[in-house]
Amino acid sequence: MSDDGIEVLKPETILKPKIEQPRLYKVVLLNDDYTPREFVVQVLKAVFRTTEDQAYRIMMTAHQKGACVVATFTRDVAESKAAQATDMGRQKGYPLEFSTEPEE
Ligand code: TYC
Repeated sequence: MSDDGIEVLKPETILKPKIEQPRLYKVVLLNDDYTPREFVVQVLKAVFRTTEDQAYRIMMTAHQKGACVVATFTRDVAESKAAQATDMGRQKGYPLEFSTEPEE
């Protein structure tokens, strides 16, 4: 600080405001033995806006491996899409399930 009260900041003391990125959450599709494959594809297209091809691959991965990450979103969006997709199955009496988990 100089006598006239004017403070000259050195370049390294001028801080850029740090923008925190929100934590992302994965929506995970879980396999079951009852939901028809074509219905899973329909739900993936409707809720997650995937193409037919993407939906088919995601569904087959869950079918063969037990689970598959569908996509990642902010927490609210992930939870709301997982609930909406799970509910579409419930309405048809299927045990179809989508869960959410934070990304590492
Ligand atoms: N396993 C189911 C069947 O054989 C199809 C299916 C695939 C169900 C993926 C759920 O997440 C799932 N009809």
